[in-house]
Amino acid sequence: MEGVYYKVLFGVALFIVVMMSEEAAAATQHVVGGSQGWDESTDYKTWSSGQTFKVGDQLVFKYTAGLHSVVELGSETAYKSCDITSSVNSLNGGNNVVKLNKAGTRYFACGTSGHCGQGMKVKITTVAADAASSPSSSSSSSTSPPSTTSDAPVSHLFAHVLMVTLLVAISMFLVF
Ligand SMILES: [Cu+2]
Repeated sequence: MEGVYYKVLFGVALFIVVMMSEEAAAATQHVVGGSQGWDESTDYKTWSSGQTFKVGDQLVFKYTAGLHSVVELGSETAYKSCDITSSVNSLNGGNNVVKLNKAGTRYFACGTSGHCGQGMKVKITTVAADAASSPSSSSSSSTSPPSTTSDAPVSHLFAHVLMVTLLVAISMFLVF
């Protein structure tokens, strides 16, 4: 009789492990500016247009500590005018991870005097995790070719559902 508990426990544990690994695989880390990182010479408009930011993804700002910083701005107006004083969050240290925990637009700039004006700012628009990665039809200049990024959202979701279904079935089988 006691064996049943272990089976249940095993089933649940297996389920949790797979769910967690799936979660980890689905979340993407976006190193802001790519290999160039966070500096004045990178064109962040071009960089961000080639990325799809989904809820759960993370931004990673890599830069020389002391030289730059990361300031999150509260509005499009502040972003456009490089108004650092209206910051909602400020980070430094050279390696900052920012989690994109909900859909919407966020604005980041460098806090070092003059850098934002030189183009060291980026606007990040996050979409729902399950949203199709195709750019919205209304947006202009979506010249991005079918990118060769590894994630295929639809098949990934399908695999996820299949996996969960299979695990539930196995758990049931083990229990009864
Ligand atoms: Cu800077």
